[in-house]
Amino acid sequence: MKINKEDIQEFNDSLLEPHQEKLNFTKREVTNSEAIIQKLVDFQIAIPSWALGTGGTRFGRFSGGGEPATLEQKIEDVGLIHALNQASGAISLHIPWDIPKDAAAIKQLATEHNLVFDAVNSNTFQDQKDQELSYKFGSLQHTDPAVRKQAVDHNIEVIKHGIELGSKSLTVWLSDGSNFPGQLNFRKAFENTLESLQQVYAALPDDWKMFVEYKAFEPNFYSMTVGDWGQSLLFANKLGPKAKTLVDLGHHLPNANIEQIVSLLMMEGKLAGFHFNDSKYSDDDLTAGSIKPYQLFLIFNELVAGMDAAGMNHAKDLGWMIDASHNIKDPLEDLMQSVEAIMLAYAQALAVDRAELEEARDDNDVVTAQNILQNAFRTDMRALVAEARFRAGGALNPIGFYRKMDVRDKLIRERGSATVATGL
Ligand code: RM4
Ligand code: MN
Ligand code: MN
Repeated sequence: MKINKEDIQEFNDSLLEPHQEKLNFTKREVTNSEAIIQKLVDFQIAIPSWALGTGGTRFGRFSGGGEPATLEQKIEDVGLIHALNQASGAISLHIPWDIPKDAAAIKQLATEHNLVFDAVNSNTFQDQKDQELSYKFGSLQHTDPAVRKQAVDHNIEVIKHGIELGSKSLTVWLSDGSNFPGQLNFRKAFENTLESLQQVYAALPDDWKMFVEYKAFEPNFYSMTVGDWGQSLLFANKLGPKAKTLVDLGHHLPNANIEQIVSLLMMEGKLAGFHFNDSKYSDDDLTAGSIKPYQLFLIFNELVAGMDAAGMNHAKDLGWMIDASHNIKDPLEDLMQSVEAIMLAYAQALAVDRAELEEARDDNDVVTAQNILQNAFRTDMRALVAEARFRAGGALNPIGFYRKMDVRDKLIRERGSATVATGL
């Protein structure tokens, strides 16, 4: 289904007056409001093709119905989100879950929805039906060179799909590692992985990047071969300038200082981008900003500082993506909530007076430094985020509109309640 522009307009008209009041109030409080709104209009967060259906846990899966069964329908869903928030103008594909059969037609469909293709993702953490060799004991790290070759070939295949669609990066997330002490020679596993990654790297077009994603645990529980940002950075440095470290918020040990990791990776010019989600315990893949919004703000505070220090384009120079799972919420509503939370954290970070903060730091004025950050975090930026959406042609209240138009019911009527989207 496609969203009617006139319907959005009519809906916005009914909300305009209270919105203007809130906006005027915020503008009085936040001196650089206009600059923030402009940055928010430009900022886009990619939606992964595997997050549009209902997620599950290893105990069960409760579908809400109307899930996209095909890649075309997934593109439609992201198009829907983007029409409402004007901030989700990209889709990220996972291969082989979503192999475009007719790349030109898929690209055309995406263009009709004002979408581009973000990073393509390889999958060597599962065995596919027709696959010759198993990844049970790893892929790029495997002791058997034939398995490594199969995994390398798969990654090169993924790059080819990406080229056809206009992607500019490959994300490699490996589940490689070991479950028990003694199982793996860490150094051999590292060297095998490096050698395999080098072969994939050699197949990257000049204007592409390779995102090396790390994860501390799961599905292997004793060791992960790309287990933390140190290991990822080792690989990225050895591979070359096109390889960078990708931070997925849920992939750390409890209480890791992610904002510090981000700050140093940016200092080294080695931050690739982000997979946003939130968690209470481990890789919970919950809605961004739903559990630790202050942490999300602190991360954006470092991102903005680091990007500005390096003269980077906030919207284009790093990869921004949501990587979440939706077990009990409507995936589309959940994704809209994540985008909103990310935008709010970004807006708050843009409001931090960096000169004042540096002065307080130089003076070791801890109280002022803390206050500067907390004042920004406690500023209500919802009107600025809504205004950015409004100016770009989106809905003042995307979830409100989605519910008013009964979008999910319409999708269920269109697609049925038994469709199952590929993904985890
Ligand atoms: C992993 C990781 C990857 C994603 C898969 C589906 O935990 O976050 O980014 O590709 O899940
Ligand atoms: Mn991820
Ligand atoms: Mn994950």
